[in-house]
Amino acid sequence: MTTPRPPEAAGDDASSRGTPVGRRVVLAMAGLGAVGIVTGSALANRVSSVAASLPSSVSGLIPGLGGFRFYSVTPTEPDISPAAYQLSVGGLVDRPATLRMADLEALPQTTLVETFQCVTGWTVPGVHWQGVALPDLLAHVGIQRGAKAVLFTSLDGTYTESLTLSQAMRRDVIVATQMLGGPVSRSHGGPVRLYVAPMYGYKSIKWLGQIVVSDRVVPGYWENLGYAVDAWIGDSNGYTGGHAG
Ligand SMILES: Nc1nc2c(c(=O)[nH]1)N[C@H]1C(S)=C(S)[C@@H](COP(=O)(O)O)O[C@H]1N2
Ligand SMILES: [Mo]
Repeated sequence: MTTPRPPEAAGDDASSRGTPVGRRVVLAMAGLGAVGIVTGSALANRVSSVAASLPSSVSGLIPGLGGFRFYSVTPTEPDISPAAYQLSVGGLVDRPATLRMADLEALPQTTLVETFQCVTGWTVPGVHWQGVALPDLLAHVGIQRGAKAVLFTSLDGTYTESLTLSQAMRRDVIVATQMLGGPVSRSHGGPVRLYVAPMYGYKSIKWLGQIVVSDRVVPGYWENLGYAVDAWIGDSNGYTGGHAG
């Protein structure tokens, strides 16, 4: 893969973030020239970030990663306890709602086991997910006439995503409360993240805070930097323009 330029060498802010691995990954790669320096949970994010720059044959050998790289485009990850968590659902719906963990857990549960695939090339086979299928959640609030898309906002204050309504009605798109057989960890976007099984990982927004049913798709964070809005796995590398780093 290509090596993203370090931020200080970049001509503008967007170009330094031109591939969906995030600013922190770029910073980590600029600061750490070698891998295998550190392992252990305290530095797992950093190790993961460095590993993101490696061929999967190498990074797969680094212990403790479980195959995933932890990505965040913001410098700090939201820290929300399950007890405090709230998901707001609004827009073109009949019954706008604020759903807490118990509300999500009381809705019909869907489980999936799928390969997770980042557009940059790494994959994790056999990942177990559980949560509320998005069509079930949308049925709970009631979709109004004129609805054509569903918009998602992260509690990190920066990351956004969206799906067309027909994409959002797939049963393999879930508002996940569990991942890898337990609660979604903080670094994986817990307490609640989206999982869009048929699309590249950048659609699976972490620290999900808000869902808005809308009359139009609004391109998300990476899509504003050139990645495909329709991010079907296998269609392409998802990248359609701009600076790839
Ligand atoms: N809020 C937020 N969600 C995000 C991202 C991010 O940086 N911030 N990165 C995306 C990308 S590019 C991928 S591949 C996956 C990675 O999920 P993980 O960090 O749990 O491995 O999260 C996606 N969701
Ligand atoms: Mo990704």
